[in-house]
Amino acid sequence: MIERLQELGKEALQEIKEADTVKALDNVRVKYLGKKGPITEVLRGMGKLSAEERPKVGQKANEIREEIQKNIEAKTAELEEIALKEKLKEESIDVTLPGKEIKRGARHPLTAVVEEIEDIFIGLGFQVTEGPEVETDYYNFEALNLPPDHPARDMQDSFYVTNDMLLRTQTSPVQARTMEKHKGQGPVKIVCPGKVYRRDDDDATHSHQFMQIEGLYVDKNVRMSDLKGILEAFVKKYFGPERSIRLRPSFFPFTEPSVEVDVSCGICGGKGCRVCKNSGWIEVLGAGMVHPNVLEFSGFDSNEYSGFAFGMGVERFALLKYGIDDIRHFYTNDIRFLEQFKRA
Ligand code: 2NL
Repeated sequence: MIERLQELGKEALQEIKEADTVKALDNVRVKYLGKKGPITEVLRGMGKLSAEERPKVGQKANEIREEIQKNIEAKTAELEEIALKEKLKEESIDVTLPGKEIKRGARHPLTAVVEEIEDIFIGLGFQVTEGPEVETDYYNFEALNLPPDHPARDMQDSFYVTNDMLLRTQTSPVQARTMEKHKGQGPVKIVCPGKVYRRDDDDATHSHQFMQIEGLYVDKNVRMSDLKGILEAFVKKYFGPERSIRLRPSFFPFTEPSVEVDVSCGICGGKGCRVCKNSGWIEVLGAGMVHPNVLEFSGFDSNEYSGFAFGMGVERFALLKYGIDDIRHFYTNDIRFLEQFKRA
């Protein structure tokens, strides 16, 4: 019987060796170790053996069974590893292959210029404030010293929503609203960027919708020299330290005195060229000391407080910096134009 067991053991090990799939191995296991297998059969016949032989055969049977079991387990592990390796090989990815290009967008050039100007003024102690684009006649005109029949309203003919409401013609109403919120207490030091609207015929230099940034500083003892210093610092930061400014007297209903601000020409350095129409200067801003009426309308005592204000067109600042020849490029969404402003 021991011989028979040893033979069975040999046969089983041979079959395990030849098995090349997990399924085949399982068949070997069922065949030799299953309930109807030959080893179980041998054990079942042990009743006929002598008391002396019985433990020896039992021990041998267990040994053989364990050996078969162990070999099956080892071979299973081996086959599984081979299968895994093959699977990994099939699924392997070449990480050195170039990837698909992802099309990247970019900020609109006007957004980039607004953010750049905001950053300069934040550095000079100003806060950025925004407000509604549909305004009341009061905040857009009256609070800024433009009463109903003032002739200066004609220059800012606009789009009315109702008799009393319109698309704002400037961002100053945001400043009037902010002053009002301060209830006569300074300082107010803000810049207000945003879209504004005027009835206009569109061409290379005009648009019925454009962007503006206005600034306002109201406090005790604010002087014209403060205005000049702030604007000079701003212009040098935006256009370059070699540029200078000059102020010329002008008129705005909401400031007194009022000035136009020119920056020295960056093309000819002030000698005169086509860009500056031979003057050496380029007009970039309007500004002035806040009119006492405007301070009073918004709740400030004009004997106690003074302030300066300024306004600039964002498109003009973008045109000058990037040498763009037509304002309409900003609004037509031509990707060939916009792509030139992509940055790393
Ligand atoms: C220009 C001129 C300017 C202002 C805007 C302003 C606002 C308040 C009070 C006083 Cl709340 N003034 N704004 C002052 C002077 C000029 O803009 O040429 N803009 C494009």
